[in-house]
Parts: sequence; structure tokens; C-alpha cells
Amino acid sequence: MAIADHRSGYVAVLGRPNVGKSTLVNALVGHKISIVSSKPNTTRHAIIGVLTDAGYQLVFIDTPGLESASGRLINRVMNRAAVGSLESADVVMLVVEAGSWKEGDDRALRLVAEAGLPCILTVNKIDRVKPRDRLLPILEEAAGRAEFAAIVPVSATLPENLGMLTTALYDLLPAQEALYGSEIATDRGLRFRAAEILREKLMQMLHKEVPYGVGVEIEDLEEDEQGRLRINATIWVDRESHKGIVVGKGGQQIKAIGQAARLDLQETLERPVYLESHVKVKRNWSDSAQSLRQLGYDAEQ
Ligand SMILES: Nc1nc2c(ncn2[C@@H]2O[C@H](COP(=O)(O)OP(=O)(O)OP(=O)(O)O)[C@@H](O)[C@H]2O)c(=O)[nH]1
Ligand SMILES: [Mg+2]
Repeated sequence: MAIADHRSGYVAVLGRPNVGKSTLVNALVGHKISIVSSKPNTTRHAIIGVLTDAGYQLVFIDTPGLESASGRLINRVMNRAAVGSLESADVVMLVVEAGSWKEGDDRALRLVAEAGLPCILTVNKIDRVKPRDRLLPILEEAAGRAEFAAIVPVSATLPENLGMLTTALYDLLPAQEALYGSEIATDRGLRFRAAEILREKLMQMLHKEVPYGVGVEIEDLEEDEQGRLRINATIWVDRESHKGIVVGKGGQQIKAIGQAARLDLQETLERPVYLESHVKVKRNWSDSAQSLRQLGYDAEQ
């Protein structure tokens, strides 16, 4: 294919928490790029996932769910990461949940409108719309909310209509060469990915406010001659009482979390993994710029 015919560009994936942005990015790219859980505020960083095909390359920027509350410093850092993705974007993929338009969706829509970028409204979780003839009025109602370049109903989990989504995105890409090498699927290295996979299990297996006070620091990550990864992780909790919850009775909970993380790490990173993790109380770390930077967040003073 001649370079002149090639298209590529950045797609900012935005929306309120829990609508399925990370699930969609993973399904589109075909790799586990970003962690997923049934709880809101799972994604905490802007993470790149690259889909390279013959003739085009879509560079998705998965982002933390947009929130109105300023709250702790970590929440402000997360919001900034999401809004900041618009600066490099050629196109916006605004993700909403079929049949449950909320105030948070309006806020996200206003932000996208201010950015003045072409926007594809991605109506996710259509597998939940039953019977299916309920979908048409949902799409018609969404169409009345703004001028979208396209509206694409999808299911990230089935998956359904993802081809339609990539075609709609392709139409909006500038003609240019690929931005990343064809073998690259994400901009993040092993340390970050390892920390995120452990954090995913903490998000999935802990309840109430506990997962929101959890951070993961990779103290050590070494690859031995046989290609095995040895990972030493510290799990930060922001309260003394949470330490006992994460460790569990007789260490059962931390053992189960570590085991789930190890299996996923092996599958995702495609090599044997040894994982050691311990829990440390670090009071109010999520409100401290220094602690956030230590965990790889782009936090100002
Ligand atoms: N039924 C159904 N569930 C979905 C679909 N897509 C995502 N989910 C579920 O929705 C929940 C949230 O998914 P995430 O991908 O973590 O959502 P997110 O928008 O990235 O959330 P934040 O990172 O917190 O902003 C998970 O339980 C997913 O399995 C879908 O197409 N159908
Ligand atoms: Mg996410």
C-alpha cells in the first residue's frame, strides 16, 4: 500500500466511569492493554493501545472515567490525564452505556464539544438491551444530543459491531504513516503492566472503599536466564484497618489475590512468573504528590 493511502491517528477514549472504555480498547486491540473491573474508577492513567492493520493504524488512548468531584489529589490527577488525552487526539470516541444516559455523560459530552474534535458516540453494552427493538429509540435519543460524526452501537464483551466502529474511526483519520511500529501494542513497559494486573485483582477481589485506597509499587522486577519473571510488589493501603482486610484471615486473601495475579501475569506477559507481594500502610498516599509520583502518576507538587 502506498504511504499516501495509509491512515493513522490518535483516538481519545472518553466517558464517565464504568461504561466499558477499557474493555473496548482491549477488544479492539486484541490484547489486554488496560485493566477492567465491575467497579467504577478502575483505570487511573492514560494508556495507549495500538491497533495496526493493513492500511491503517488506530492509536487508542484509554483514560480514567471522567468525574466532577475534585476530591483527593489522585482524582484530580486522573481527571487531568483524561482531559489531557484530548490534546493529542485526532478523533474522540465518547463511550456511553446503552439506555442509561446520566449527568456524567452530559459532562463528558460538553468537554468533547469544547475540544472541537470529531466525535464518534459509541453506545456500549447493547447486549443488555432486551428486547433488541428497544435499541432504535435509544440511538435516536442519543442522536439528538449533539452533532456526532457517527453513532455506533456495540458490545465490547460479546463482542459485536467492533468492525463497524473501526470503519467509522478510519473515516476520520488523517492520511499519514503509522505512528508506532507494527509489533507495538502499548506504550507501557513490564513494570507498569505488572503493577496494573496486580491492582486489577485487588480491584476485583476487594470491596467497599478498600480497593480505592490501594496502590501497587513494583519494588523489583527481574528476568532470569530462563526468561522467568521474578516480581516483588508492595501493596499500599491508606489505613491500618485495611491492611488486615487485604491480608485476610491467616493470609488467605493476599494469597488468593497473589495467585490470581500470577496466573494473569503469566498469560498476559507470556512467560513464567514468580510473584511476591506484601502490604504496607501508607496513610493518605493518594493525596500526596510525592507518593503519587512514586507510583508513576503524573502528579504536580
Ligand atoms: N454487559 C456488558 N458489560 C460490559 C461491556 N463492556 C464492559 N462491560 C463491563 O462493564 C464493567 C466496566 O468495564 P471497564 O472496561 O472497566 O469500564 P471503564 O469505562 O474502563 O471504567 P473506568 O476505568 O472505571 O472508567 C466491567 O464489569 C465490564 O465487564 C459490554 O459490552 N456488555
Ligand atoms: Mg477503564
